[in-house]
Amino acid sequence: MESYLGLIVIIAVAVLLAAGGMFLLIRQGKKVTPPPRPPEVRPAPEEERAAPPSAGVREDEAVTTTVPPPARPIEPPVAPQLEVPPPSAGRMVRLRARLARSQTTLGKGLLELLSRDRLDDDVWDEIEETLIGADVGVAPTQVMVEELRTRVKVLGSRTPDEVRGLLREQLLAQIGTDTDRTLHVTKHGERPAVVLVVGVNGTGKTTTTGKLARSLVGDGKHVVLGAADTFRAAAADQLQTWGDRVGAEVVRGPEGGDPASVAFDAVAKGMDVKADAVIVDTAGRLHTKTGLMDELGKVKRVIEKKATVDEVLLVLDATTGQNGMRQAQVFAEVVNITGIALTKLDGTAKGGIVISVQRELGVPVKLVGLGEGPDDLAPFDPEVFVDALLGD
Ligand SMILES: Nc1nc2c(ncn2[C@@H]2O[C@H](COP(=O)(O)OP(=O)(O)OP(=O)(O)O)[C@@H](O)[C@H]2O)c(=O)[nH]1
Ligand SMILES: [Mg+2]
Repeated sequence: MESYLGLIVIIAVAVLLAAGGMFLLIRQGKKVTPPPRPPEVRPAPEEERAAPPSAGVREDEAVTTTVPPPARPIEPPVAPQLEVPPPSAGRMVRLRARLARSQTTLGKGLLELLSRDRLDDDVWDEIEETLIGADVGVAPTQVMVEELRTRVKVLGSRTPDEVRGLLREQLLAQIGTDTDRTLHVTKHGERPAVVLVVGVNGTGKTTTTGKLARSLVGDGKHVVLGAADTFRAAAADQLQTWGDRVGAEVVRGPEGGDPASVAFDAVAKGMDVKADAVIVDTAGRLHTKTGLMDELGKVKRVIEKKATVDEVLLVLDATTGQNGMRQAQVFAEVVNITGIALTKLDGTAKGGIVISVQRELGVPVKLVGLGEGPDDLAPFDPEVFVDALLGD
């Protein structure tokens, strides 16, 4: 009987112990149940960790970025927005402040000298030096000094307004106010106008081609561009970027291909799409390299099998001074230049080059580059130019 009782007690104790253990296990089990996992913090791969945090991201932000942002709906790809360039009219007025360097030397310098009470030979020498220093050229300088001397004698004492008027008149006489500076970019019936852009390396041909295309688009014209600089793929890419921004189609050829054939294809394309104007950019070439100059002649002749070349624009860097003049003469012999695009006038104190280049070549300055911005190309306006030099 006692052994039965002992057995019952042992069984009861064992049951109690088992129940207690279960209870504890259940409680512990609750404790170890993992909480809902936070979004995974994946250790960065070795190279990512080694890399410095990307610019503009603070380290504390980098930690919080482990929570993924809410998914955004995927938007359909949007066609690049075409730019709407301003028209060509009034551009030179807008850009006249860019002539500040020439204004200081040529404009203010001459106004000050001519306003002196006594104009002796030394002062006239200084006036002459100022004109030559501003690249006006020797012959035009002599004409101007002679004219100014005569007019000053007649005037006697001079008011500042009279001095200004005198100088304005002389500068305008040298630049020419009745010269035809029309850029020939109007189509002939169904046929587009053709503009060929030429010049030595780095003068700004491609930039000027791109800016001109923008300006014509701003005037409501349909433009096709020809990338006849086939020396470097980058040249065609550069032009393509200009064209893409305003929706002007760019005709290009294989790198190292025949530039004349690209020019021909561009004109053919312009005719197909009934464009208003086709502008052909060419590779920079030294006027001393006969082979390259012959190649340029061929580009023009090949275009002429298909259409008239209405405008051959020589792009001249205004900062190159008299050296640019020699280049210009050789180009004029090979392709019969019809207009000058004078670039980088914003970076020079030698604005007098406008006078010398026209005189040396007998070709008008039609366009001026006044900065690196896409709309910093203006039709040349002599009166705005002179007024900018003399200060309004
Ligand atoms: N400040 C200033 N820079 C200009 C002007 N026109 C062109 N440039 C700059 O001149 C540099 C050369 O321009 P490009 O158009 O590439 O010259 P390019 O004649 O086509 O050169 P190549 O094809 O290599 O012969 C660029 O940095 C232009 O931004 C201008 O009117 N003012
Ligand atoms: Mg170029």
